[in-house]
Amino acid sequence: MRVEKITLRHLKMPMKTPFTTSFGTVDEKELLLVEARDESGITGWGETVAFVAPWYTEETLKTTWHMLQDFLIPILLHKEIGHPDEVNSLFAPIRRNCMAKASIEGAVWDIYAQLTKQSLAQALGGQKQRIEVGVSVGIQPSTAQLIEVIKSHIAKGYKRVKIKIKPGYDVEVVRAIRAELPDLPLMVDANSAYTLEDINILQQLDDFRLLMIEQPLATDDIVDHATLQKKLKTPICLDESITSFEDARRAIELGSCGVINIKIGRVGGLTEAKRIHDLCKVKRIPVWCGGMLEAGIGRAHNIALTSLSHFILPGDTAGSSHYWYEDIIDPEVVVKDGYIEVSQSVGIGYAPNMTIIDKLTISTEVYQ
Ligand code: OSB
Ligand code: MG
Repeated sequence: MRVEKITLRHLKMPMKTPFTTSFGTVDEKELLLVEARDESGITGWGETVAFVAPWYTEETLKTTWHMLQDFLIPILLHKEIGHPDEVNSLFAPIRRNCMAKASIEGAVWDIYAQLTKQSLAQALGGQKQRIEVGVSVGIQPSTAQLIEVIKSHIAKGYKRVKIKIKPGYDVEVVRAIRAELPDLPLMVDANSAYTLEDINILQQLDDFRLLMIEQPLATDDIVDHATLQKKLKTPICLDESITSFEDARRAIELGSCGVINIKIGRVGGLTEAKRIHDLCKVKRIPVWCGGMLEAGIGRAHNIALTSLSHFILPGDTAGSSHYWYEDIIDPEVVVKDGYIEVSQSVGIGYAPNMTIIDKLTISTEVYQ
């Protein structure tokens, strides 16, 4: 296949439920949609997951646009490609910028799945017919409100709940949830808000039968996490610290975590995500698919990836209606009893809804 034309659209989507972490609130999601067309007219779709500000990792919406326009699109356009794995190698000379790479690599995977008349899940080697999902709850104004929100999600069928924590909003919040919901499959995500000096707080969290503690320490750390893991019974799950297969290999070797959250954007694409999945399967490290408040295209890619056999823990892929008044795909992603059916249609399995996409687009650029 050869990509002959790429259209980038900048979308702004109002969020039904604003999302607050230790770093701030997202109430409007901005993203780039990558539409890639091959020589036979097949179009594949990808989505950038970087936020407007670099609080999660260093990438932003603008840096992803810059990398796509000035480096990645020129590398990819008009190149003959046999398999999407080759995109990973083509982009290897460009350091990091994983979210920019993943958005365009995802579009190539979508084209490849259509050319070979498979669903994206099948093209990746996924076998699950349905995937189990949980929900991630942002920081709430009060513990009472947090517990109400959690109960509303349980009522919708979500089987696992993750809450965000930060210093001053941690042990007592978890204690209050446990008092009311003793058996809820519960985990916490700190987005790097602690250091080893806070070990007392983190050790107190060990008493609440949490499924895991996600990314307690620095975004780029695996050494302190290894020290911490030795002092905790609860598995540490690494998110921000794992940006590649090599990061995962080193973290597992050091004993820095018991679980890995795989995000396609954070690791530079589906090929790298699959490599990390395969490594963790061999090393018996459970994995799950993280979320980045994706719109429908990114959500569809997450579902396809999660169909791989070693995604044995529920991911953060909520249904479309959790975040969006109207999603950009048709049909929308639906969660029933905590499960999403994996689409068997060719490609990503959901059609881009051009009426809604056009309505939300604030600028467009074409490269050919
Ligand atoms: O750390 O997993 C995270 C959202 C934005 C940035 C980082 C994270 C999250 C979430 C929500 O936890 C995941 C989602 O619902 O998409
Ligand atoms: Mg996280």
